[in-house]
Amino acid sequence: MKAQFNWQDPLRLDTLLTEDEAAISNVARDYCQEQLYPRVLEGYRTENFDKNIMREMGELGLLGATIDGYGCPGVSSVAYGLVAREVERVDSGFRSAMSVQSSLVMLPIMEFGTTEQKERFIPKLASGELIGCFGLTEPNHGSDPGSMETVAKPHPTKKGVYLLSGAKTWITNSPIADVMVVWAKLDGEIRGFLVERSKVESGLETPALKNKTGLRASITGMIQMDNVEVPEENLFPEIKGLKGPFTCLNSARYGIAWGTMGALEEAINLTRQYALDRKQFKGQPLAKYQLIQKKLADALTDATYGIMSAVQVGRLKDQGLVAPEMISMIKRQNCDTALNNSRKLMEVFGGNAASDEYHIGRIAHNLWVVQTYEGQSDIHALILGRAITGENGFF
Ligand code: TGC
Ligand code: FAD
Repeated sequence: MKAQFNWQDPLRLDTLLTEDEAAISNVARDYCQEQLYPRVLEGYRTENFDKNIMREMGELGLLGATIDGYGCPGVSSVAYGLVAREVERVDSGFRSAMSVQSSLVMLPIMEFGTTEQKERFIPKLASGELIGCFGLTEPNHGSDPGSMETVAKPHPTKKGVYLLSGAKTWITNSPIADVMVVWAKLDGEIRGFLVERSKVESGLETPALKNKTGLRASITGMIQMDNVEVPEENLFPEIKGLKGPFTCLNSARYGIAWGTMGALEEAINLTRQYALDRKQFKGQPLAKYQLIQKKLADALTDATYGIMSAVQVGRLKDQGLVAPEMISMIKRQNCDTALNNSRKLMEVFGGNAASDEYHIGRIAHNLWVVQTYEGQSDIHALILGRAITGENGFF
């Protein structure tokens, strides 16, 4: 039989997935389309993140899904990516909440935590009973976290207690977080601390950053610490230096490479339908015009290439063959193509793109944020440039 082209799966992603991966993707898609999509406009308009979303994701096993044990299913990296794609098909902010919990909170506890820390935190983070956040960025140090000013020092009188002081900013989930992974310098070396809101008596504030221009369905804030007491049992015992936070970022950036493709696919889907429905010049649908078709062809090609490269990196990741530069490559490329194409697709909606009910403007504004966090695209270009030339472009 002659093979057919399907614009919804142009290079047959379906043939690259295991049965389990396809099933997980379907479960995630059903939940996202039926439960999340109806809530997105309200969340975006009010800048309110419904905490129940985390519990719902927990019930479906979507949080920390690659972890094996401690209440997590231990799925493949491709399955994790497929879930990120489905969640971000609805909104980048919802994917943000999920990936911070999974890659930036549960993963470091799993990789660097003591057995006691894993038992205490991971099951409750997996169910969504606890919400986590990841504090690396500071007001004066974003792309250059190695220069962070947040410090930890031993308590002068209480043995086995540290005092944390400093400020983290632009932190996803911080205003609602129960557990904060905070990176701070102890004796000049970067270390990771688990700050538990319920156990802190004084010195901790997590104000929300309001009136954002993108990612409004996600809640973002600061972590302000003034001699916050943290017990030694909440310190990651071994990991020192930037390798700690960057190990988590490798996983989160990989998820973003998938998620952005979900957002772009949704932009294509919405634009295609709009172009078929909207008629201009003698009753012709916009979809009939070549300039419109080219925008769709460019976007679909980029989304398809982006997904193929993410599958390959996911497979390498599970074989232990992934290098951080590979993740920089797909994070940068997929963010850039998603952002650029969604901005082009916005044009197809004419003035209607200015209405949030058409969704396309929200998608593009979100993607600008996603291209900025977890290493702005130019930072990933420099990571790649350093690997290509051997010359360090960060100075
Ligand atoms: P550099 O000299 O390159 O490295 C210092 C040490 O870190 C190690 N390392 C890595 N380890 C594992 N994975 C990686 N990807 C790693 N990259 C670096 C490296 O081996 C070295 O270890 P050692 O043992 O030799 O000391 O450090 P640098 O200061 O020159 O780094 C430069 C640069 C630009 C690469 C880095 O600082 C960078 O990536 N900046 C971007 C910052 C960033 O991504 N921030 C993200 C904040 S979290 C966030 O945005 C969450 S948003 C969440 C959401 O809502 O979804
Ligand atoms: P800067 O570092 O000031 O960079 C500004 C510009 O200069 C960028 O375009 C950058 O590419 C460029 N630049 C910087 N250095 C160089 C150089 N050497 N060469 C060439 N160009 C350079 N952080 C967290 O820790 N946890 C979170 O959960 C989190 N969530 C976020 C959520 C949102 C909504 C946003 C907006 C941000 C979030 N961030 C988070 C912070 C994010 O990671 C940073 O904004 C990002 O790393 C960039 O840092 P910056 O904003 O300080 O920009």
